[in-house]
Order: sequence, then structure tokens, then C-alpha cells
Amino acid sequence: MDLEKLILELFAVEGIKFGNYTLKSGIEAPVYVDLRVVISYPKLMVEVSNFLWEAAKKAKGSFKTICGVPYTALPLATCISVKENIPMLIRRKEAKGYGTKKLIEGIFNEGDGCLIIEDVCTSGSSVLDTVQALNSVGIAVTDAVVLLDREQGAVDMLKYENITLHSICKLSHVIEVLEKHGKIDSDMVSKVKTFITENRFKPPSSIDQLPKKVLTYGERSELCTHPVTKELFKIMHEKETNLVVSADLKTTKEVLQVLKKIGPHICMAKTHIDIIEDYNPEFVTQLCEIAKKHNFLLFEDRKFADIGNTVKLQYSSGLYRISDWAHVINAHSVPGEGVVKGLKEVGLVKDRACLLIAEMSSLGNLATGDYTVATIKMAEENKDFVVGFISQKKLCDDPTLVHMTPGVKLECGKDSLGQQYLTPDEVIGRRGSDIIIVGRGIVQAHDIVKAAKAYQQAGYLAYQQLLP
Ligand code: 5BU
Repeated sequence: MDLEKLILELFAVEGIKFGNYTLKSGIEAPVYVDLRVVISYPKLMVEVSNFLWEAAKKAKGSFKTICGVPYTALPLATCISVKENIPMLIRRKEAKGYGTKKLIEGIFNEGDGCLIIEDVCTSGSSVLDTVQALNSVGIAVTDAVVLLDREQGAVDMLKYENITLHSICKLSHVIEVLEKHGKIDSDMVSKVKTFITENRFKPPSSIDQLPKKVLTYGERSELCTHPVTKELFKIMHEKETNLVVSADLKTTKEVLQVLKKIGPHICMAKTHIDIIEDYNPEFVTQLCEIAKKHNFLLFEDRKFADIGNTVKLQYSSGLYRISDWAHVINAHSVPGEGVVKGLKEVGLVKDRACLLIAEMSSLGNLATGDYTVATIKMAEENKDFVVGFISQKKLCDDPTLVHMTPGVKLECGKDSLGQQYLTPDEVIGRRGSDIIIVGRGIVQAHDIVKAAKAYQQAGYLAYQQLLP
């Protein structure tokens, strides 16, 4: 079967339909693609999987397994697996709540490559969700094959993540074929074309703009208008450090001791004030004194996540009165923009800053794909207060926004509760983040000063190597 015939068959079985449709995202569209119907036509399903396997031959990286994006592509991957005798993996949409809690079913070794199989791509976020699940168990992904690319940003989005998308056909080609065979009229063709151009998702950072000149921390400080980022980049420049320590300790004495010792090596100290068992307001006074003496900022990792009115009270009041002393706080974007608005009402007048949690370091976390994209948008629309992200990589090119990454150790690995570690070199050098956040790697070290110096050096060296 040739491609034209395949397109006509998909149209005939109503896998591609034209009219007025409201998509999952709420957008009105003149075209609807639902390839789930293919499972009711086994011969067509085999044809589609043959095409997908042909496209797989263009894959740049090597792979030992294939994995379909749940659910529609699962049977397609199965057909390929059986016909080509290539082992398959299955990604669970939710990890099982019992038994082995596996995210990925099937047999694999860490470092194995896997090819992604998908039916339709729009922004690429479903492919990315599956890639992230595979990556979280150590499987590498370099290529994905898709039957139909709706041309709404998936290629760029995946390219940004170093994944090449190979499509069998693009939506613009599908409409040309259907027009040629008299299945749709020219009006519909132009409607779909307009729809494609007007509904293109932008990748977090366009790969086409690379390589960009990497600015120094000093240059970024100059560009910043928010006093906190202006100061932060200045400190990073002057102290030659992109290290934030996470002082997750239970007594005021321990926290203060650690910060006194490693103060010269950090640009910021991160606290979880509610971990401390003997909290008293005097502690905050001393914390501020040490921060001033050693020239670092204070970040309370409170992760606000409620409606605007509640976060406003949580930020300004209660035992800890966080807004009185923390230069920086962070928030989840899950409640919507109200969370930023509420915090802003308290923080703006005090020149405080907020980071939005766009991604997390923990295994199986849900801050991925469209959630991350929406969080970036929320930050970009509130730059008077939101100064950057907690993320696992650089998400946008604006040099006045800062990216801070937790889950860092000198060696990759995991803890027993789902924390996943990347190295300073990976985080700063390869993923383009600005700051490493290190907790146990320092506070549980035998010699905390030596450990802090090692992280400071590793993080700063990775940054220096990026500079022209
Ligand atoms: P660790 O000891 O280096 O694993 O501590 C990491 C710190 O960063 C800890 O305080 C976490 O609460 C915090 N963290 C994180 O690990 N991952 C995340 O995605 C976010 C915060 Br958000």
C-alpha cells in the first residue's frame, strides 16, 4: 500500500474527520484525528505498523526495544514487536499502587535505547511524558516515530529534548491528498491550513536560535530589573558560586552552624522552616545576620499550593512570618494564577521574589509536558514577582529568569523515597540550569566545608566551560 492509499483508508474509516470540533485543550478545530478506530480494522492496523517500522529505519540512535505511547499506539507497537521480533516495553500511565510499583513493564537494562511509537502528535507532550517515564528508569530515547504529525510544534518540542521525530505524514499533506481525491473542498483545505498556522505550540526555547552567547552572571545581573535576581547574579559573580545549600536539619543550632561554616561557598541558603523542632524568632534574626555576613540570600522552600487568599496568609502570617525574612519563596502552579497573585500582594511591596515549580526531581512526578509549558507561561506573565523556576533544566531563554535545580549530587543515583540525583556538570553544563541545590550531599558529608567546596567548584567549572 502506498501513502496516498493509506491516507484515503484512514479517512474512509473516519480516523480523520472534518467539521467543527472542540479539542481536549478547549480549542475549536476544523479537523479531528482519532486513530483509535484503527483497532477495528486489523489489516489497516498492520499497514500502519508497517509504515511506522519503515520510518523507524531513519532513527539516528540505536534501540533494543520499542514502546508505544499509551493507549492508541500500544497495539501498533505490539504489531511491530511481533512482526519484527523486537522486544516491547509498556509504560504504565500510573504506577501500580501495589506489588512492584513498576512504571515500565518489560525487560531492559539501564542504558538501553528505546524507540517511541506514537499515532498522532500535536505538541509532543504525550511523547515526552513517555520519554520521561523511560528516562526515569535509565532507558535512553533518541527517536520517535509517528503516523501523523499535526504540525503544531511537536518536532521542535522534541528536538529541544534531543529527540528526533520521524513522521509518516503531515496534516498539510493529508489535506492535499484528500482534496486531490475530492474528499474535501478547497474551503476546508484553507480552514485547516489556517488552523495549523494559528495553533502552533512553541517549544520552551527554540532550538533554531542556538547557539546563543552565554551571558556571564555579571552581565545577567546588569540585565535584571528585579532587585532579588539583580543581587543574586551579582553574588554568584562575585563569590564565584552557583551553589545553594538545602539546610534540611531539625534544630536551629545545626542549621546556623552549617551556614556559618559554608556561608562563603554559597549564593543562597534554602530552608524548610517547618522541619525545625526548636523554632524561635531569634533564629531568624541570627539566620539573617549570617546571610548578611557571608553575602548570601535566603530561600524558604515552602512550595505554596493553595488559593490566593490562603497563600497570602500563609506567606505573611503564622508562626514563621516567611515574608519578613525570606528573599525568595516558591510555589506550585497547580492552583492557577491566583497563587501568584495572592503571594504577590504580600511580597511585591517587600521586594520579595517567587520561583514557580515547573518540574520536580522526584520519580514519577506529574510536573511534566503541558503542565510545565503552562507554568512557564505563568512565570512569563508575572515577571514583576516571579523571577524563575525550580526545574530540571533550562526552560526559557530569558536571561533575567533564573533556573534552580534540586536533586544534585556529585554522583547520579536515587534515594529510597524517589529522589533522583543528577551531577553538577549535567545540570549546569548540559541542561543549562543556573543553580544547583544540594542538600544531603553537603549536610550529611563527613566534612561539610570540604563537600561545599567540591560542589561549588564542580558547579562553577561547569558554568565557566559554557562561556565563550
Ligand atoms: P537533597 O538532600 O539534595 O535530596 O535535598 C533536596 C532538597 O530540594 C530538599 O529540600 C527537597 O525538598 C528540595 N526539592 C527537591 O529535592 N526536588 C524538587 O523537585 C523540589 C524541591 Br521542587
